[in-house]
Amino acid sequence: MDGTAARRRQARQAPGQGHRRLPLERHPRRHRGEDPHPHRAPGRPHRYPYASDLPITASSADWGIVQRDKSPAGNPITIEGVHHAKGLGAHAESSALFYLGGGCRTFDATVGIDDEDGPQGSVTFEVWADGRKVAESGVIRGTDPGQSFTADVTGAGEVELRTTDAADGNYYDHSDWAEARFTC
Ligand SMILES: [Ca+2]
Repeated sequence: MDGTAARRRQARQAPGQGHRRLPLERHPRRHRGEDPHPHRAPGRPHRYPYASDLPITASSADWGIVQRDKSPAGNPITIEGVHHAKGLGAHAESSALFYLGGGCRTFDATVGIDDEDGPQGSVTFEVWADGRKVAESGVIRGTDPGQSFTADVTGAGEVELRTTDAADGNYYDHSDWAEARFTC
């Protein structure tokens, strides 16, 4: 068991303040190789596509699924009282992989923990391009407003959006990639 797995196990077994509204699942749902919206034909995106409008090549979340244009629990994306119509929501630790075919340059988003968790939670946001980390947010907490996030993904064939539990367990870690979009 590596360190991350140990932390997850510890978080799930921690007594006391459980996640009453949104209990963690013992068996994270995995969607490797699946696109929950198969009607969207894969291909190189054009201009300024929102991530939530693109096919997701593979995804995972430690509770629920990677949501399109919704919070991890299926609510409107909201960070410190600010609503966002577009974006991705996922309970850390999470991953969403996109095929870009080398045709995009930048990724932008406003990142934060959704208000459905109240002031709690702590996560980090990372962007990986062809297996190499190209941007990370540092620790963002439930009391933080949305943070501007930019990554250089010039020429990347695949880009992965990851969120981590910030190394303190993933209770309340409902991470939002609000307004997430690529410039292609
Ligand atoms: Ca955390």
